[in-house]
Amino acid sequence: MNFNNTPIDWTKVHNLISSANRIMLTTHENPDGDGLGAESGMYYHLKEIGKDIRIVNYSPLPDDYNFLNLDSIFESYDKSIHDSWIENVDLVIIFDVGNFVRIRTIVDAIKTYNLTTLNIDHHPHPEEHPFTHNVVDLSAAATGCMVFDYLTLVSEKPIPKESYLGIYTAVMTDTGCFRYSNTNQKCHEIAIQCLEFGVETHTVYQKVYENSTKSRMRLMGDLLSNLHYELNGNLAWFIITQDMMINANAQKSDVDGFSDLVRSIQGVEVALMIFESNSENCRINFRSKGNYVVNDIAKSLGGGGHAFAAGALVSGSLDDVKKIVVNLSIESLQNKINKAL
Ligand SMILES: [Mn+2]
Repeated sequence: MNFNNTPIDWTKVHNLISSANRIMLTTHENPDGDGLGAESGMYYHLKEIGKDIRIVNYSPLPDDYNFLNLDSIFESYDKSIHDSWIENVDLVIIFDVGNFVRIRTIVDAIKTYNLTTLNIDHHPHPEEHPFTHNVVDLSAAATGCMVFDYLTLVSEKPIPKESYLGIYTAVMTDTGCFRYSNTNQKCHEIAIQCLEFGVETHTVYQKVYENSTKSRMRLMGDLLSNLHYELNGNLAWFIITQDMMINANAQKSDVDGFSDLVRSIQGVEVALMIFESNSENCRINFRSKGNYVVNDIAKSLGGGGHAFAAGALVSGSLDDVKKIVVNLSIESLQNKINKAL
């Protein structure tokens, strides 16, 4: 089955899921609220209909999302623990992955045991995708919206409250709390239904957005005092070095959302983060206000993503990557600004 941004026949997805007994759910490394929320949204439904189900992710659960884990449903992949179960999995459902390799070593398990895969995602995928089945909806604000569609269409019983909590978390986080350009009427309709079925939306908000570590705040102060502006302030970029991370005693997850923060500055159309992962790689992150696409720049750097939120992993020292990426971004944005004039 391949619905690569073509109208999705959820009945076919339902038939596939119905015919599987042992199902593993997974999402990308360093998982976000969308991947995790989509997983837990689907988990409670599949649990209820009696499937042998587990959520196995490459990365451990970030602390911010402990509120989704009251039943300890999230497991972090450990070959010695999981392979005896994984070996007999009938179906692996992969959420929000963007690129198959982002489930890291779980790819190896899938290949070793020759498992059937179902990709459910709102990121673009090529026609030549590596999945057995591919279900992509680029118009979905979050993968959680697709889980909502699925459960709404196929569920014979009321959708479990825990599923609503996952779906709400997915939609809230991927829309930046209903603020980003991908926010549409449907996101709010889903939110209304989640409220109706008992999700305490203000609690979810607090758990996710009012839970910053002191390290994160220290790091934020550091980067905000060292912002660079280009093209009359249309482009703002910043660097996070390993030294800055160590000085602030920060973890990777403390960096989430900084590009969105910088994009919020008056006049800034595109925010660019260059994160020094180690001496050989930098993670690049673009956020656009919505007037200029940025995933073409990310693509030319070997990455990808949505039109207005994209990224790449670029190899090279920080100094080298900085030069290449900043120049490329200036050039690309300048062209787009000229065209728009
Ligand atoms: Mn997503």
